[in-house]
Amino acid sequence: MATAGTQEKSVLQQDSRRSGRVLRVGPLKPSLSETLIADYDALVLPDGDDRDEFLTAHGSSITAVVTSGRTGVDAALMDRLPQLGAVVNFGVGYDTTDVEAAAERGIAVSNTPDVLTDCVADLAVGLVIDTLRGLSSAERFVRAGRWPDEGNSPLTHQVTGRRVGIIGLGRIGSAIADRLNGFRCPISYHNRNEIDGSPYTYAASPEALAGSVDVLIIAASGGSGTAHLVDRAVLEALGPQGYLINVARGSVVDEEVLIELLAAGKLAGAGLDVFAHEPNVPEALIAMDNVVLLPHVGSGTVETRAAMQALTLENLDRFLADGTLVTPVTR
Ligand code: 8YV
Repeated sequence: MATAGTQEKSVLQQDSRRSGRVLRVGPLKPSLSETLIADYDALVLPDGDDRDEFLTAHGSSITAVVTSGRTGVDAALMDRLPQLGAVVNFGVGYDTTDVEAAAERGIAVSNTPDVLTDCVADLAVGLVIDTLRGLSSAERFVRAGRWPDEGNSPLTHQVTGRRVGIIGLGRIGSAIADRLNGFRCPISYHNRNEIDGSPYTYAASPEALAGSVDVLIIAASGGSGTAHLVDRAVLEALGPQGYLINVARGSVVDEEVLIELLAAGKLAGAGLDVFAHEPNVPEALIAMDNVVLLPHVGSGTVETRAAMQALTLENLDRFLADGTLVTPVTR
């Protein structure tokens, strides 16, 4: 049972959290940004030269940051926000926030899991079909008026029954596997550890996985732990008949090697929703017809983005009310 003293302390803590300010860091969905400013009186971190002056003036009043995977909060910014208690992240991926620095400073971090799983998995399957069947390429062929002159567009490759390997059989990876069961694709996966009771075949390394499949799908989290996990050895193991699909983070793949192998015909094709240096997509990829390129739209539906916004605000409300989070990240 709480003593009068601890009750008093927790009320004081809650009051100081409520009296603190919310800070928006980086661009956010317009309706989320408007809500933060209108309903939470949020401040907006400037981008330019006035950032330092802004932080000197307001840094010590900030108790919660709302950001996205696009921007995040690094240790240097945390140091300028000494009262910061929570980083509320719009998006399931939080690789742009330094979670270790946050933990050291007692700052909690939340993300938006589950609500985007279906849309990201749908998009991954869309990329598999587009990349193997050449939908975007065939569409370009029709629009360019080439059909009457050139006749049939080139033959493509079957999706049904293709051997699929998934790197990262978490929420999104599992939802992709569920969908591909409908295409009778034998599924194998690589995670740091084998999943007890999984119906899918475990591969002990990304290279072993790539060597045993036709399509390699990346659904792992980003961050330093997975940087260039898909490297030259993995891509070479996937081989000239193999396709790479990435709906996770560009950092997971060695993009330069990917380009080199695609250009040399040592990979059959790629479907990419994410890139190493977004929003910049290498010209070499843009020039390739066997590559499907999307501007990081995995979760980009009206329904899912609304659900992500709602969960972001639930986390913020919970933090402002009692200092806890609804969906804290676990390191
Ligand atoms: C978002 C994403 O577009 O959730 C993620 O990790 O990559 C996407 O759903 C992104 O976080 C918003 O910036």
